[in-house]
Amino acid sequence: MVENRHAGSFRPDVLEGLKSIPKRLSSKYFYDKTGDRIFQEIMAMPEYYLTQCELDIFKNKTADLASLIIPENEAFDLIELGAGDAMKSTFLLRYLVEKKTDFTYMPIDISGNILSILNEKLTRELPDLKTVTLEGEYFEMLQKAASLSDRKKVILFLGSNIGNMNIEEAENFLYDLNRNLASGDKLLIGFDLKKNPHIILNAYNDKNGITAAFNLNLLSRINRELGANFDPQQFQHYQTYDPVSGACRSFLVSLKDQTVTIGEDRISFEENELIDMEISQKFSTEKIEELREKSDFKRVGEIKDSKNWFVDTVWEV
Ligand code: AVJ
Repeated sequence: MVENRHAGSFRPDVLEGLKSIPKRLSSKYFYDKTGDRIFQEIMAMPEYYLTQCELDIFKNKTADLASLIIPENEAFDLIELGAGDAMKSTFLLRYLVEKKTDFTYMPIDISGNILSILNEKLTRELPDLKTVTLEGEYFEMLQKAASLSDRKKVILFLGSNIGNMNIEEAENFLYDLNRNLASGDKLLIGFDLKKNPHIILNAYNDKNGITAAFNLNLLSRINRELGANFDPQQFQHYQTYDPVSGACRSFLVSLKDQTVTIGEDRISFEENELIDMEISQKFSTEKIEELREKSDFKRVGEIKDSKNWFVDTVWEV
């Protein structure tokens, strides 16, 4: 079963961002068909340690993870925010199916393309799993999920997806999430931890230019879907990491003075002008605790990978 709802906010969001000072685009729009494919390439890069770390947790500590999140003797909905191809959660799903746990898996994603790939994979690999895919924005789809059942909810928010929000947005998001859940519901959330800054920068600044292509693809998507005429060759990817704040940021730099048309609108760039593209925030344990307290969750437990580079934390409402 595939639920589909298109927000239609792509065009206004792009125009508002490019008319702001400094210019910005939202990384949530990276994930069209090509973007989904490039992100899968990123996850397979040796530099992009995040996937391997969280996979270590889901593969090798599955039972511990399950015991932290599964309500006792009660059917529940397992809702994954930004599920993508569910590479990591599939290990948990398989474990739960084998234990004959009574639950429905509800993956939410903004990309309908990746959800159909996921649905096909789950039907093939886990035929006994009950799945309801939800295409759209997190909160709209959470409300949709709530309207479909009143069972206890376990939310998965993996991969340090929370890092795509700045700290203030993350605080608001987690607070709103808490308000949208009921007492006893749980959240399993992945945070990428601060570590040697070279390792972090390398993960987002790969020599083969895959991350650069991931950023530039959004310009091509705007061309195709909004009738624009960006020349991606005239923009260059630039990545920064600030080990003090933990903010890892990507930008596109305009390589010359240029004007781009987007339908009726004209956007001018000066040479070296930036478009702020993405933040991938890195966290300290203190910051994670602060986020939990501010958003009113109770602490249940946490599991780290064997290198202590990544943590999956479990909170309860
Ligand atoms: C999917 C948001 C977790 O920020 O690490 C990877 C996306 N961007 N390389 C991240 C991403 C550039 C990724 N998340």
